[in-house]
Amino acid sequence: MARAPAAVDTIAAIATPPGRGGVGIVRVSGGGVAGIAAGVLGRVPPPRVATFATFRGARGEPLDCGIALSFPAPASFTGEDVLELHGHASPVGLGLLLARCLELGARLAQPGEFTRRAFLNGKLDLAQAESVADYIEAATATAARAAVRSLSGEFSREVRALVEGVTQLRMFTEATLDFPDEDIEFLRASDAAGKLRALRAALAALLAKAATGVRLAQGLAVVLVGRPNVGKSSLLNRLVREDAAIVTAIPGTTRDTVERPAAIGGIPLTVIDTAGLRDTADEVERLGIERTRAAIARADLALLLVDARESADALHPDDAAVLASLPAGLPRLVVHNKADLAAAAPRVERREARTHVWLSALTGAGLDLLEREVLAIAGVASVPEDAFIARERHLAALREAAARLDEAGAQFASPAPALELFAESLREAQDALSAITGEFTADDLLGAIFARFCIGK
Ligand SMILES: Nc1nc2c(ncn2[C@@H]2O[C@H](COP(=O)(O)OP(=O)(O)OP(=O)(O)O)[C@@H](O)[C@H]2O)c(=O)[nH]1
Ligand SMILES: [Mg+2]
Repeated sequence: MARAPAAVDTIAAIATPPGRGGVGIVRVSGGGVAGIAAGVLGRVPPPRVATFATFRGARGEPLDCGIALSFPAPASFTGEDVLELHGHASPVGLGLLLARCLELGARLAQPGEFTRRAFLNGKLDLAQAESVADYIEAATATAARAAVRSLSGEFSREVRALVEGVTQLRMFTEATLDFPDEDIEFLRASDAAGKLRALRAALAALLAKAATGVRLAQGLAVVLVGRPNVGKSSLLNRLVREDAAIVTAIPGTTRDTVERPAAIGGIPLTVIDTAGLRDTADEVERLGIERTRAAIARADLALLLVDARESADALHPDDAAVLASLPAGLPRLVVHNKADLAAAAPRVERREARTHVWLSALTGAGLDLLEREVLAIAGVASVPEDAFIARERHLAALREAAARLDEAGAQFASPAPALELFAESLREAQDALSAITGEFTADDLLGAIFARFCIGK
């Protein structure tokens, strides 16, 4: 495993979130922990025993009292000597305690630096380290559970199993290359093609799971658009299950965008209600419509709301104009709202290569149909029990590996296979997969990953 040498300097940070509360923790890691323990506590506490102590400043004055915990290397989160000082969560008090540690030789930790050290010291692989941040950021219980599964190594295990399979096939091919007389026939006889197919299928399954994992981590930004008064704010309130936006019968009620978190089947959503789109001389409404355009630009999915009374056979020209004005690549659903007034049954129809949902934001009828279609567009039919969390970076690596395996397959299937190229594609697939767990990862990528953590993690 290619890993950088362990850092030896000592880092410190407040590990608990800012604010006042019962317990606040300063965490210290590195070669200077014993000296810092001696300076603050007068001694190094016995390993892994909660030890009540007074935390002292440079002149011996008490700063706080609480629990001190010592984790000697390598049995610690970072793999280095670690000291945790559990004091009271007073922002000023914790600041003084941290300053004391810095005075005794530690330096302030960078964002994610504890977890980075855990990775560099082999305590976690890269996918696990990333899932620490994803757990902290999780927006739904399902996402949190998925992050814990990644943290415990379930995703990494599946990736490693694939790496193992690809490596074996590559080794076998390369060994065959050393005996030119046998080469391709020998590989054929050993069912290399079948093994490759099995690996490719396993990779496809992992890709699908990882895509769900990315959705769990990132969620989906859903923007509600349409002409004034079609019921956008009413639908927002339904989706987020609170009265977040003002609803009135007056067209042009919503001026500003209103953004709220929601969830469908454990997938986090950000639902954005917007000002109705129309030509207007009203300055405030006009600015609101500009914000609508900005919200559309950052959405993953647009729900175009129309009035079901006006859209029985075809869209009203004004609705068609709004639809045509959406960015080309933006997935969309047409929602025929006020189905209750149109005496239309809640239903889903595919019309002109688009999905149409009839519902009533007022009564809630048909909302379940909409939720199902939203999940389908997110590429998630349902979140499986054994879901894990994942990132775009992982998806890109899995897709790269899939392309290289396809290349290998094409080579093998050609009339005159070049086994060197077959082996080379396998090696590239193996490298792409290894980047997920960090066996093969550039330093600048590591920097980018850990910089997104908060300080103290
Ligand atoms: N009967 C019925 N009335 C609805 C339904 N949805 C919304 N309404 C009513 O339609 C009116 C407009 O609803 P809003 O949710 O404010 O519409 P909007 O699209 O946000 O309007 P603007 O903010 O002005 O663009 C209100 O009187 C709602 O009670 C529905 O499904 N059925
Ligand atoms: Mg509104």
